[in-house]
Amino acid sequence: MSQPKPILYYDDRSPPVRSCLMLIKLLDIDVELRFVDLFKGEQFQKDFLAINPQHSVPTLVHDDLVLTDSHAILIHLAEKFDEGGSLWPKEYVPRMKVLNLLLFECSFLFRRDSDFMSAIVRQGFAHVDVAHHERKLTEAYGIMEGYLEKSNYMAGEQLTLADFSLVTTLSTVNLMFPLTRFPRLQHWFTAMQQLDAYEANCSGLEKLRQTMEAIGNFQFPSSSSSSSVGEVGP
Ligand SMILES: N[C@@H](CCC(=O)N[C@@H](CS)C(=O)NCC(=O)O)C(=O)O
Repeated sequence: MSQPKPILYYDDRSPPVRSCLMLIKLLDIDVELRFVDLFKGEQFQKDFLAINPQHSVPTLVHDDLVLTDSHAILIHLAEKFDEGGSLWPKEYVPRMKVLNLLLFECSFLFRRDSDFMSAIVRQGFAHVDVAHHERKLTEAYGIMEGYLEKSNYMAGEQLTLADFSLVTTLSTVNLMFPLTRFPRLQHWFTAMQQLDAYEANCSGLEKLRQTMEAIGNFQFPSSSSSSSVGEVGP
């Protein structure tokens, strides 16, 4: 029996949304996309709050499931549409490594990125302690560099959900803070940018850049995601 199409509520300026969009593109999943404009506060509309009281995107509705976190959405989509694939490994230890990195993205990298972006929105760039956020975010760069000392991809020798989750947030942080002191991370980022699926990150990232610059009254030092392609190598 054919299953109903998943519905993804999204605003592609959001890094967690863009991870889901990359996976959807990679696996060529037929998804209905419904835009929720975060910068107009549409996440607080009654109809959306009834679906996701956390008022956040991405939100996925599929069959009886309502998933309100990108990491859960990535796992669900891989379980359903990448059976037998290695994005979400079947074996216990590799799967736990992927889960660990998904949680690192959620609780560490994304949180710090979100703190920085929220500070710009709330205070305007001129009033943000950029050096503080740079310390926090380059610490995250250093941790990822450490993972890449052990393997070519974030959670092992294969491309997994962890790479999709991390790259969209990393590309967002990289609008501001360069990767120059982190050669392995630069190399991995360049490899990720060369995947066809990476295209699904580009327009949302560019839209975020423009939105942030308009709201925060400043310009990021790097112009867009594409600026990093090919400029680095270990
Ligand atoms: N851990 C969540 C974070 C989701 C999240 O914070 N989304 C932000 C956009 S990046 C959002 O929807 N914010 C609107 C709000 O909280 O009102 C995930 O990975 O999906």
